[in-house]
Order: sequence, then C-alpha cells, then structure tokens
Amino acid sequence: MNKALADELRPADANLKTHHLPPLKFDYAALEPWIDARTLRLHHDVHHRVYVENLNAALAKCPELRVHATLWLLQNLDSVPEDIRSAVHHNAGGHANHRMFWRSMKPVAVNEPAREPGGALAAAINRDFGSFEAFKTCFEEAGAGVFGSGWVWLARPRQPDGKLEVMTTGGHDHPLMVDRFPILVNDVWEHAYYLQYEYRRDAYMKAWWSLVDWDEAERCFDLSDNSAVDIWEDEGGNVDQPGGTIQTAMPDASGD
Ligand code: MN3
Repeated sequence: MNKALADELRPADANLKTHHLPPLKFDYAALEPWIDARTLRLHHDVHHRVYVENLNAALAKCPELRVHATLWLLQNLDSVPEDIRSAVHHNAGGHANHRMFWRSMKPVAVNEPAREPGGALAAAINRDFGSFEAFKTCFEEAGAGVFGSGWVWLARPRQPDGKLEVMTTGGHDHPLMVDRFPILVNDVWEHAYYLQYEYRRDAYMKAWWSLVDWDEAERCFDLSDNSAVDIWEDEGGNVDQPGGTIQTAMPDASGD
C-alpha cells in the first residue's frame, strides 16, 4: 500500500486509532494435527489479545503515538516516553510478530503433497543456503537454540541484494529493529507448543513445516527491499482495521 492510500485509510480523527486483534483466517481445529485447537485458541484469543489490550492501554497515556503502526513504534522506541517504553516495546512486538505468525500458516488439504517454496524465493533459498533441506535444518537449529522465549525468522538485510538469513529474536523483538526484512516466522515461545508437545520444541518445529503458507512468504520476499519500506512501516497500521476482533469467552490470562 502506498503512503497516500495509507493516509487516506486512516481514521478521520487519527488520534482515535486503536489496535485490534486480527481474526484468524482458519478455524481453531484447522491446523490439526500439527497444532491442536486448544493451543491455537489460547494462543490467539488469550496471548495475542492481551498484547493488543496492553498496547492500547500503554498508548492511552500518550495519544500522539496513536497515529503510528506497530512497526513504526518498534523502530522508533526512542520517541516513546520512558514510562511506557518497555510496555510499548513488548506489546507492539507481541502484536506485530503474532500477526505475521498467523499469516505464515494455512490449513493443509487432504492428500496435499509436502509444501515447498516456489518462484524467486525458492531460487534465493537455494542460492543462499544450498538447498531447501539445508535451509530447514538451519532454521530448526536456530529455533532450538533460542534460550527462553523468542522467535526464529527467515529474513533479509535491508540493503540492495541482501542475502537471505536465518535469525532469531528474543522476547518480541522484530527483525526491522536490526534492519532486516522478515519473510517467514515461527513462534518458539513455550505457549506456542507446550500443551501439545511439552518440552519437544524440535518436534513442534519439524511439524510446523507442514503448515507454512509459502505464498505468503513469497509475498513478503517480494516486499523485502527498500522500495517497499512504506509498506513495512504501514503494516500493522492498516491491516488491523476495527471489526476484526473475535468475541470470546476465554478467561483472562497474562500475556505470559
Ligand atoms: Mn506466541
């Protein structure tokens, strides 16, 4: 989305901007058996919702920041007052990362063959990792090596012709905070897998390949250069329009 269109889509009173929990594109049970319905429901309806609510609560104290998307906030934390900086950092990151995580997956059709990337992304993976299998091993090892809570990403440096990289972030930090465009992400916080896989993060990560939406990853790869920087700054501002919140009767829980 270009800047002019993004501005046009903003609410007339920009100060009324509120962050919203985006609905899932699929049913809670649609990712079974790889991610079970209970895990998905709690993860989306409780964990992600709490990040959104806490972000809005923090920003209520600083209305001038309510014109900005989550990715802008994460890249401009110096502009956030110190008393809410930590809350904005954690919750804007939690919101932005989960939004991308849900879009990174889609249900598997009956008898669907194993998924692989295509197009320019497949060529870049082969060029920069040697093969798709080598990339997957690299990604799984990086995810297994995250100490505590964090995320594993396929990303690309924010420079012309930057090579693909596997990287990890702690907490809810985002690749753009270290000048990387994100292409694919997996959540390796325990809340993403513990109910189903217990301590076996490696089994969860291997199962997760079945769910990857490579069309979405290819879309992100196409955006991974500086000519698309406005789009990245607006992601999170205009994709979470009002009306997307799923009403649930889940008990309150902490963000973690
Ligand atoms: Mn999570």
